[in-house]
Amino acid sequence: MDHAAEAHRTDLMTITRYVLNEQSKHPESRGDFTILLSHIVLGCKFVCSAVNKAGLAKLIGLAGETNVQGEEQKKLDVLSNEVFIKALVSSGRTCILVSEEDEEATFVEPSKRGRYCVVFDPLDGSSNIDCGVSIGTIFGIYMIKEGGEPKLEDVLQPGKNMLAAGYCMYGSSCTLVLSTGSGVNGFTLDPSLGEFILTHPDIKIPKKGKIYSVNEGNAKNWDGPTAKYVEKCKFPKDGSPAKSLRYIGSMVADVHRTLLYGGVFLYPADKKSPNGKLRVLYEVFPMSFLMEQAGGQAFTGKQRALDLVPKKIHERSPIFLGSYDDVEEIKALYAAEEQK
Ligand code: FDP
Repeated sequence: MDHAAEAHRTDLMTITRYVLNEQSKHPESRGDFTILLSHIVLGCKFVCSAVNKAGLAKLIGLAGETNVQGEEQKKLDVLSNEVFIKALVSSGRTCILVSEEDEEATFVEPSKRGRYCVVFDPLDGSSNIDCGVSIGTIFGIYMIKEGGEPKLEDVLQPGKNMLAAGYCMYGSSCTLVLSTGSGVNGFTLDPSLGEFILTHPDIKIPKKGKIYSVNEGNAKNWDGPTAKYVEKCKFPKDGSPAKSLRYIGSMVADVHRTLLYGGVFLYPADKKSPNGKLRVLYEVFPMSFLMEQAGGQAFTGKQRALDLVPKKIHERSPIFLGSYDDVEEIKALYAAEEQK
């Protein structure tokens, strides 16, 4: 190994170092965001370890089941939720938390309150847990609006107001992808160090991709533009090669592949679910934020996804996100439908 490569290998950019570097660009910063992020990172490491042990420790199974030692076992998504709620509250930097697992938002008690609102899905893709397929945590961070007590409206802001968003994928490696609003960076957990190391600096999604990702089992209920787009992917009329279909059924894994390889991920509306399936606050917004920051686009079928203003914390929306040119084609099909 030459000197330059060796120097690189020993000069580790951990996620904390990266965020501290970013913080130093804002002299007014008091380090609150860095502290909040370190608590999110702790939650991700805990869930990663629990997911890795799931098969062995019999952590999977119904909530409330007992294991061979007679101990109460928690379902992984219930456990992950508890871990994140506790980590976020104890950071002292949060005021409102919205989790996929909890029907109501959590308002942090005044003595532990900070200025950040965190929306998250502690363990997304949970139907994949039992077969060992990649799953993940998704999060988005808002700042409370100025003045007064924290209110639900503080988290019912459009996605474009997010300060940061990211996900952690628990797969063949544990990868945390983060954007604080100036590009997207990916960090991989080095289990021997217990640290996330910058492995994917400044991720840019290819302008056009060769993959589409959708649950085609819903095709009979799709609207016209979605059906036309998928038909185009399979039978292009412009002489271009057909796209490949990849669908894991775990949003973090499907979006991660889309971000790195390009293409589109879609969960459209259909006759049975006119608002689609995915949740605006902690699935659609964070992933759309990352896509735009990586040079791609995210569209709901009606508008830019990040312009949506949610009315309820668990609201759903159709979503088409990925490579710029591919989403542009989908937008054109919806625009043509509107003209009819
Ligand atoms: P899951 O139901 O396993 O929790 O929103 C949850 C989600 O997974 C996403 O991670 C995934 O993209 C989608 O649902 C898969 O839905 P379908 O099974 O309907 O394709």
